[in-house]
This record gives sequence, structure tokens and C-alpha cells, in this order.
Amino acid sequence: MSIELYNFSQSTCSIKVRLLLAEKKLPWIDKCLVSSENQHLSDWYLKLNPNGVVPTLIDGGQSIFESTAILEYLEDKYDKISFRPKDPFLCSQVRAWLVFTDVWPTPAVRVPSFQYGGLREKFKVMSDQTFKALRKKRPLKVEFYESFDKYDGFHLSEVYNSFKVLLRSFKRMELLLEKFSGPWLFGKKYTIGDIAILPTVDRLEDLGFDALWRLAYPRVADWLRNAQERSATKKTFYHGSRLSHQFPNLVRGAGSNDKIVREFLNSID
Ligand SMILES: N[C@@H](CCC(=O)N[C@@H](CS)C(=O)NCC(=O)O)C(=O)O
Repeated sequence: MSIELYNFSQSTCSIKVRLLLAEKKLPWIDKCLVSSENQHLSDWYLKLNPNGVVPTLIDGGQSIFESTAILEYLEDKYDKISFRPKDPFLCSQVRAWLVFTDVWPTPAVRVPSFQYGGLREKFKVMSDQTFKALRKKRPLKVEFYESFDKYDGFHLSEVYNSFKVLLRSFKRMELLLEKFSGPWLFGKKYTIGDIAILPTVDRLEDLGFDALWRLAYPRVADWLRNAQERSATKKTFYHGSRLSHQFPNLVRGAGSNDKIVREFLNSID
């Protein structure tokens, strides 16, 4: 039975899984959903993934959700080409990083993605009634959708809080690259630890917030360039999977929001 992946083209959590499938050269069927059509909130999808989010992997008729759990599952089941260290200590370090990534930078990147990346656009054209009804349908993310105004977005303090978390995450990456001597976060081997954070860093570069690491963390800049050069990465970020492809008038790529980053950095000095 073949592998199927329910995903959105632009979703960072979906891209994590697509990256690993490409690195492992596993064939899979692309069950690409369109976020603005809200199929991920329909009854049939909630049976596959009770959290009402993408990605969901179907393998052997079983449904597996949570992107990090999917990475570990693929590592366990399809181990011919492995992206997890064999050494138990190193493996523990990768796992600690996977937890860190899920708890801190992954939720934090949602704020600039919605504020500057066009992800709020679909709500602006919705009636208040539909917006509220869809908010209620969300099994987990009700509070997140209540935390922004569909026209004005997030308060600046929320945006700055997310930048603070992201800045801390890049500092942590710089330290890992130094500690394990690169070129990857845990040394010479490219691992699911790199894959788990790559979509977030790529997203921020696409949104023009790369000054968050460019100014202070040069190892992170080199790491990103190396990761983007991998053929599996190029294949995974097909046209349409970056917000600059979907919202070219809003999202203008590397360096385009240096001014906002400078204002933020001045505010925390
Ligand atoms: N912890 C989950 C998070 C999944 C998640 O938040 N997915 C987003 C796309 S990156 C989503 O489906 N959003 C739909 C929504 O907010 O309605 C995972 O890692 O799989």
C-alpha cells in the first residue's frame, strides 16, 4: 500500500515531512489540500487527524499525525537511508532539539506568517459569522485564531514576542553548529533535527526577516545555504510552496524586512 500525505503546499509542518520523504527517496501520493477551502476542518478529515491540522500521513491504511511523530515513524519504518544518529547520546540531543523546535520556534513563526505573509488574507474576505464559526470548529487552535484581528492582525507586542523566541532559537542553532562543528546541527550527518527547523528558517527568509540571524549568527546563514542546496530541498520547495510565490505583492524575500528587524532589535537593547 502506498504512502499518502495530506498537506498544504506552504505549510511548514507539511514541508518538514515532505523533506524527509524526498531525502529518503520514498514514493508518496500528494493529497494536497487548500487551506482556504478548510477541508482540514471537515468531518472526514477530523477522523484522520483529530487536531484538524496538516500534515497527516497514511501508511498501510493507518493514520499518523504530528509532524515530529511522522518524522520518527518514517525513521523507524524506512531505515535504509537514515537521518537519525545511531549514537544514543547524539540521538538524545536530536530528540531534545525536536521538542524545542515544536514548543518554541514552530508556533512563533505563525505570527509573522499571518501578519506579513498573507496567511490572514483568506479571513479578510470572510464574513464575521463564517470566521467565528470556523474558529469554533478548530479542535486545538481556537485561542490562536482569537488572538488576532482579521483586518489588523496581531498587536506589535505579539510580533515582538515571537521575534524574541525566534532570536533565541537562532542563538541555540549557532551554539549547536559550534559545539558539533557543523556543517549540520549535530555534526557531519544531516538529521531530522535539521529537517525539523529548515521550513521555519526558510519561511523567515522568504518573509524578509533573515536579519534575525544574518547580523549575529553567521553559522546559521551558512547552514541555511547548505540545506537549501540539497536536491531534496529544491524538489520539496516547488513553485507555490513559499509565501512569496503565493503572495508576490506582500512577500519579497531575503532582506526585504530589515527595517522591521532593526526596529525590533533597537526595542530590546
Ligand atoms: N503540531 C502540529 C502542528 C500542525 C499545524 O499547526 N499545521 C498547520 C499548518 S503548518 C495547519 O494545519 N493549520 C491549519 C489551521 O490553522 O487551520 C504538527 O507539527 O503537525
